[in-house]
Amino acid sequence: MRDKIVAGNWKMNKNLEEALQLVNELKVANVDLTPKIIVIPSFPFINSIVNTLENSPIKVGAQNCSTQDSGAYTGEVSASMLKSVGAQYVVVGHSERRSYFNEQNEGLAEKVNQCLSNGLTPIYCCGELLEERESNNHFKIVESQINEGLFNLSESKMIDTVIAYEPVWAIGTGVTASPDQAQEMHAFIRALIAQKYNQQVADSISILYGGSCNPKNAKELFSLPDVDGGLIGGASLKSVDFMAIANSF
Ligand code: 3PY
Repeated sequence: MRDKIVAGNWKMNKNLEEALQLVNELKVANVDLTPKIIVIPSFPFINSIVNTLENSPIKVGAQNCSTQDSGAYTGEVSASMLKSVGAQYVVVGHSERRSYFNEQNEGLAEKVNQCLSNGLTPIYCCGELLEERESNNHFKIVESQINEGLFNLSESKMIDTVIAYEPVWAIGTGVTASPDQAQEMHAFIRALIAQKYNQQVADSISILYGGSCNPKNAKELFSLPDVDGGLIGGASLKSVDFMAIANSF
């Protein structure tokens, strides 16, 4: 059985005090839940949050990492640094990074490699733009994102990844993919993995849905056979909403 996961991508929100308040609320609320719960704050807060969550099953991730391990790369943060402060997951290739920072599949493959070489689990994001869906190119786009970003991995590394399908037209817009659209794309991604590796690998990888997932729609999305949880944006910033989503399995 693959992991059920609910991961909260806080994006560039909250100061230290607010971040700690949120994790303290989650820590108290987190009892006997089915999914793995991950909080993904901004870099400066990771270590304090890891310390605050000591003895809690809640895990901590980062929103990005460098393609490089160390050296003269001003402003960059490496996977090994993230590992050293207690992060366990890294979001790689979120659509905001692809669009605002021009991140391409090739560089994202390097980030995935950096994560895996440092014992971190990459949460590799893929998803099409609205015009790509409207022109019926959505499968082709997602296929090339998966192919170029992940399929250089050996089988033993591939099984240590998590994938998030986030249709760009559903991110921060309040529009959610319909259950049929989500299931169709998740099943497509799983079939690509089975084709490239084998069915066992495909069945072991958690594929999360992202894009305006909230307490109202989470139950229906998470009941789909190929949706293993969610990468949650805005709704992860309030403990009540995030826990309601985490309780939606
Ligand atoms: C969203 O739901 O807005 C996200 O971008 C989650 O990563």
